[in-house]
Amino acid sequence: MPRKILVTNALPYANGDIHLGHLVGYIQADIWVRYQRMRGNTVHYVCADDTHGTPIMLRAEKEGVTPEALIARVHGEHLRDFTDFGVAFDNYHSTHSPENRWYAEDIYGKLQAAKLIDTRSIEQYYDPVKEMFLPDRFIKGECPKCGAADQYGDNCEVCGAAYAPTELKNPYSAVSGAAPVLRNSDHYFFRLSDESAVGFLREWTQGANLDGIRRLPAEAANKMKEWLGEAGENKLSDWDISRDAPYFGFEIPGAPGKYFYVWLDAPIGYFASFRNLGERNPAIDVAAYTEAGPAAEAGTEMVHFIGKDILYFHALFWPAMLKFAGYRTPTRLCVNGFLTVDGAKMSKSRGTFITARSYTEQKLNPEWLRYYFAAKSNGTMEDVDLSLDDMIAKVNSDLVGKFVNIASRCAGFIGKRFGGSLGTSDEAVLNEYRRAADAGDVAAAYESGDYGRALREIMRLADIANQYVNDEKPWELAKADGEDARLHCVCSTAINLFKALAGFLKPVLPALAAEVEAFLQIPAMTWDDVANPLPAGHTISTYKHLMTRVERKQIDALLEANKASLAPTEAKAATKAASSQQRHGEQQAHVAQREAAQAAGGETLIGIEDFTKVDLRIARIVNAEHVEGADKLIRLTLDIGETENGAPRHRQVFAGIKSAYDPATLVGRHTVMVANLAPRKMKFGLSEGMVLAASDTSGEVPGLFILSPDAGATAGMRVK
Ligand code: B3M
Ligand code: ZN
Repeated sequence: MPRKILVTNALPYANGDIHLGHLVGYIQADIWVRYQRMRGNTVHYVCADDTHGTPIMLRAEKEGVTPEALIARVHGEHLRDFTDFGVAFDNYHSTHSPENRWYAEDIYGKLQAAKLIDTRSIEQYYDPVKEMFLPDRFIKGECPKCGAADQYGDNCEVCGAAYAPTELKNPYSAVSGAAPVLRNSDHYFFRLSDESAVGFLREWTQGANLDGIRRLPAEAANKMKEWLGEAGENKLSDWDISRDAPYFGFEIPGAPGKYFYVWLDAPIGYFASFRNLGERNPAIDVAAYTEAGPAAEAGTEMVHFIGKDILYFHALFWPAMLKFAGYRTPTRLCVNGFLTVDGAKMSKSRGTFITARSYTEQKLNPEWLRYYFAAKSNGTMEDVDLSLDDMIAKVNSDLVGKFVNIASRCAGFIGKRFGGSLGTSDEAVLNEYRRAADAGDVAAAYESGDYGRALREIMRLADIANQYVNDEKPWELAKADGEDARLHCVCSTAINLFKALAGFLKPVLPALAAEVEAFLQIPAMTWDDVANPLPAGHTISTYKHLMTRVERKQIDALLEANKASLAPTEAKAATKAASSQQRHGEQQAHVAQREAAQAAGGETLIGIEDFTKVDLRIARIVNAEHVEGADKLIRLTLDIGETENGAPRHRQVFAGIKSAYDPATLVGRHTVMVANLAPRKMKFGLSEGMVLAASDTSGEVPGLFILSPDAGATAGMRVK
């Protein structure tokens, strides 16, 4: 019986670009979905943007647009990025949708009826200027433990201490800068500490689904044991599911001015996206996947792919919500770790905070990344390291050197010497592939998410094929007399081995597999026919090269494109953004500014949001000197208050002001520079910004005049 599976990926927050850290989990899920479909199973694969909460509300305000406009734009960008990487959802919806409101109200109403919703007054920091309650991450101040300045309301980045926002010394609002005041407000709580909820979660988190597969990976189940405590001990607190206006989200029925907390309606977005798909596709029986009860739960599965940072929400809150609202609970959670690049956290200044967009813009092949991520996935929650040199080596040696090479060495002979028609194959070699397919090692590895093991087995088979070609030497047979039949057989065999490998690799490399199918003139391969050879007489089309090698210079260009020249405050924000995949919803306020918005052709007016994209800073000219061989340039060394590892970090800027200034007169002056201009490689070195100078563009008044601030301005001050 084919399985029926609803598969979801975590919903990306509609407040930032998709980056390679996100893609780990999306690519893992997409591979699983494609594998299941090749097996003949029915899979509905849905996702959506997670659109509610304070960060989105404030961000929209800052950009001068409505939250609706902001999330509509981001939705388009996210969907485009996923599509570019072959992550093919059946539906990419939004949590700001009628379906989601319906489910959120329905689930909330049922929890209320089950007497699991409580109201309590809580005291919280309030921004008297902005007139809103402040989420923890929007309150800053001095760390109560070590005294470090500018720490967030939940933990200290310097000493690692965790605390309540009320413990911060000299707190201030990150929104308005005002000192927050404590205020009371009524909040709604989901009573997770209730015995029924705790009892259910104890059982659910440790249990298995109907196929005997753990619902949670073992490591995650152990974590839950810790979080839930021993029987009798109750560590869970009730969950605050409401937020006060102003808030971008759904107002709670019967509670004017109170909104569902973004994390309440975010996972409900899985159902909303699925129902929206069902509405357009009546053949899908949505209820069969969402209903509780033995019949539904035996007939369908619901599998969530998530990152380990949001385990808490998916292993506790979400199943409890579903259970007590009378819906089915997840069959299985597939949990991935974080992404590191070359062994370190992604970093804007090193250029390793790589956006999906920049990757495709630099014309890198998305399937290189899919292959590499798959090779590094083992079905556990371990972090995945993207080692750039290793990726180059692996893609070039496995995909180009081993896989594509088989076809490129043999296909030409089939075309030129045999009119594109295949002959009979060597059964002995093919049998090896049939045995591998029957043994099911590759299949089992795909099923369990251990794609690294699947690829190792596939590459072992590729080695066998290459060995065969090396031994049989078709290029020599082609020159020898009377070896036509042998040449035909060897090349046909090799093409059949190549076909099988393409089939095995298809979940990971769907675009490449589609090209292979076109080249071989065969219908879309399914798992059952992977190792079945094409019969003698089958015609293939002309071979075109299928994949190029990755070059280190392409990777360097990618890093360069992602290198932000950061002023001190942005540098901090970027560190936040880098770790934001480890944080949830409301903590993502600090995702760095996005790339320039679409410039409207011919428009001369800009909005304030365009202007604020230019980071103008007061710079102190530390040094100025002539540049050998350049007749217009002066090399400036500028201080804009940046530091690196505690030491001052200076910028080098080449300025075309030689005609107007003697370098010696510049040293020590203050001027204004554009600090976030993408660095530019010049013949003489890297130019990391631009200083501003006035000139008469008509040429009537000669000269160049660099700007000077009034006395008192110091290096690093923002100009706006
Ligand atoms: N939006 C992930 C995050 O922004 C969060 C996932 C929701 S899954 C229901 O950190
Ligand atoms: Zn501290």
